Amino acid sequence: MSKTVLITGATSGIGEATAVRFAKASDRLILTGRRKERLEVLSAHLAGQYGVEVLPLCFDVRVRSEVMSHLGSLPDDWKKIDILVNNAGLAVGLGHIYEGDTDDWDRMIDTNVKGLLYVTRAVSPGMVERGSGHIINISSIAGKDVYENGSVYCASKYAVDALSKAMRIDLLKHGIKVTNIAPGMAETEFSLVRFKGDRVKAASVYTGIEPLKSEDIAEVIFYCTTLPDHVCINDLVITPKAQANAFYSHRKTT
Ligand code: NDP
Ligand code: 8X3
Repeated sequence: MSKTVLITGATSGIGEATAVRFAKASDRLILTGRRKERLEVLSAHLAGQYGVEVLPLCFDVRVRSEVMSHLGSLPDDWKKIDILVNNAGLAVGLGHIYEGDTDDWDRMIDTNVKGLLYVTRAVSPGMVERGSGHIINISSIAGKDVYENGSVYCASKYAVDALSKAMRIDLLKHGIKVTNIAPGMAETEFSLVRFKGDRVKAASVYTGIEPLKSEDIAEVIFYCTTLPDHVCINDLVITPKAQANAFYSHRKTT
C-alpha cells in the first residue's frame, strides 16, 4: 500500500535521490527545501514520471514558525505521515575552534539540530496518535568520529546521533521506529556548500576516490523502510569502499 513520506532537503543530493526512490515505489511525497523553483520542478517531474502525488512545501527548517505553520496546516489527506526523513542539513566552513566563523556555527546548529527537532516536533504527535511511523535521521560519520577543523559540524551530527537514540526510547511504546543513518563521503552539493561555492575545493574532496552517490544512500534509506513491521535498523554507517572512517581513505594516484 502506498505510504506518505516527508523528506526534508529534497532540492538536491540525498534528499532528492530519496524522493525519486520513494516515487518509484509509488509512495506519496511531501518534499521540502528553501529553493522553491527546484522543489516545483522536481515535484512536477515525479508526478509526471511516476504518477505519484507530491506536495512541495517551501520553508526554512531553522525558522520554527515556518516549520510549524507549514506542517501544522497540512491538508487533511496529507496529515497521516508514515515516514519522516530528516535529511536537511549542511556543513559550512572548516576551521579550528579558535578561529571559526560564529555565523557558520549558527547555520550548522540551527539547521542540523534545531531544524531537525522542529520538524520532528511537528510530525511526531500524529505518529504517536496513530501508534505507527518511522523516523529516519540523516547523521554522518562526522557523528561517529570527530576530525580536525570539523568541530561544530561534528558536534551537530553527534547531536543527531544522540537524538536518534533518545527519540527511539521516547517513541518505543508508541510503535514508532527510529533509524539513524551515518553516511561517509557522498558527492552532492555538500562540499560546494561547505566551501561556500568554491567548485575546485569542493571537487578536490573526492580526488582519487569513488565517493558514494546520492542514489546509494537513497537505496539504503528505502530498504530500511521495507522491512517487516517488527524489524528496525537502529543505526547504519555507510561509506564508499575506499573510506574506512572519518580519518582513513585510500586515494588512487594516477
Ligand atoms: P546537499 O547540499 O546536496 O543537500 C542539502 C539539502 O538540505 C538541500 O536540499 C537543501 O535545500 C537542504 N537544506 C539545507 N539547509 C536548509 C534549511 N535551512 N532549510 C531547509 N532545507 C535546507 O547535501 P547532501 O544531500 O549531501 O546532504 C543531505 C544530508 O546528508 C545533510 O544532513 C548532510 O549533513 C548529510 N550528510 C552528507 C554527506 C555527504 O558527504 N554529502 C555525508 C554524511 C551526511 P535548500 O538549499 O533548497 O534549502
Ligand atoms: C559529511 C561527511 O566526512 O565530510 O557528513 O564529515 S564528512
